[in-house]
Amino acid sequence: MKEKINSILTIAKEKLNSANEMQALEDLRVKYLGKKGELTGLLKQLGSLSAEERPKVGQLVNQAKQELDERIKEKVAEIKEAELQKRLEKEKIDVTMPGKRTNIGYKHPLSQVLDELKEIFMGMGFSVVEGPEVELDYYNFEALNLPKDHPARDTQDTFYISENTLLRTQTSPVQVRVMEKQKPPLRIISPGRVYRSDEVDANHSPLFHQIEGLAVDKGITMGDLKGTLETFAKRLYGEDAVVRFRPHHFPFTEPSAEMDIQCFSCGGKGCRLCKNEGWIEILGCGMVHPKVLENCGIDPEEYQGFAFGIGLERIVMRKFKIDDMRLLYENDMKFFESIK
Ligand code: 2U9
Repeated sequence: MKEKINSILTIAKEKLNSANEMQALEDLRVKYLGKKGELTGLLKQLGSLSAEERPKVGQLVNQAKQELDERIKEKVAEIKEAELQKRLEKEKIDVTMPGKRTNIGYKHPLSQVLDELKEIFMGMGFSVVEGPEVELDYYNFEALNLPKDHPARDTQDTFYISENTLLRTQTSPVQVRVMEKQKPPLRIISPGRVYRSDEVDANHSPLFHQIEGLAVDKGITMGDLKGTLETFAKRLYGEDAVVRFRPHHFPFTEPSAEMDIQCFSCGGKGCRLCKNEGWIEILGCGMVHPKVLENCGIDPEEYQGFAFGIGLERIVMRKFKIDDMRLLYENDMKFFESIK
C-alpha cells in the first residue's frame, strides 16, 4: 500500500511539473484528489486492511493528498503570476513617450469682450436678458417710436421674414418685452446678434453684435447716464480714460448723445488711430423717450430711464487692433493665433 501511495505521488508530481495550464492542473486535481480520484480511491480501500495498519496507511494517504493539494495550489499561483507577467509585458506603456498634442481652443475675441462687458455691467447691478432674434415688427420698431413711415424702417436696411416679422436690427425689443412684464426699477443689459441688410466690407456685416442697456426708475437723470457710462469706460479702458458726450439723435431716446473716449494713442492731439479727431466713438445713448415708456405701459410722469447701445465688433476691433471686421467671422485659425 505504501509503495502504491508513493508511486501515485511520484507520477502525480511529475505530471504536475510538466503541466503549464490551469485546465491541466484542474484535470490533475480531479484525477488524484477528486471524489473518484486515485488517492481518494485508496482511502476507500482502507477497510480491507488490518486494524493496526488502517490508521497508519490512512495517515499516509492523507499526507499524500495534502502534499499534492499544496503542490497544485503552488502551481496555480505560479501559472497565475506567469500569466500576469505576460499580460503586463504585452500591455506595457512607456509613460515617458511624448503624448499626442490636442489643440486647445480659446474663447473667440467677440466672446471675450462680451464677457468683459457683461462683467462690468453686472458689477453695477445690471442683469443680463436675452430674447428672440426673429422679432415682431412691433417690438423692433413700433414700440421704439419708429412708426411705419420712419426712414430707418426702409426695407433696404432690414431682413423681413413676413410683413410683420423680421430679423431684429437691434436688441432693444428684448428690453421692450421686459418693460411690458416687469415694473421698474429695472437695470438690464441685452447682448446678442442683430441683423441689417448691409453689404459686407471692412466695417459692415449683415450680422453683428450689440449690447444694449436700460435703467428705469423714479428720478433717473442724464447724470445717472453719464456716471454709469463713464464708470463703464474707465473699467474697460483704465481709470485714466477720458470721455465726452456729444449731442445726437435717436428716435427712441430724447435727449440723445454719443459717447467718445479720448484717443489713448495720441492723448487727444489727433493721430492715425483716431483719424485725426482726437476722440474715438464708443457708444450711443440717451434718456428713454417718454413715448417708448408709455408704449411699454410705464408712466413717464412717474418713471424715467436711460438707455445705451454698444456695437461689440467695433470695441473688439479696437482692442485687438483689427482693421477688417470680416476677419472676426472667417474662422481662420492663423489669424486668431496671431492676435492671441
Ligand atoms: C429701449 C429704449 C431705448 C438703445 C440705444 C443706441 C442709443 C445706439 C447703436 C450703437 C452702435 C447701434 O450697434 S450700433 O450700431 N445704438 O446708439 N442704442 S440708445 O436705446 C434703447 C433701448 C431700449 C426700450
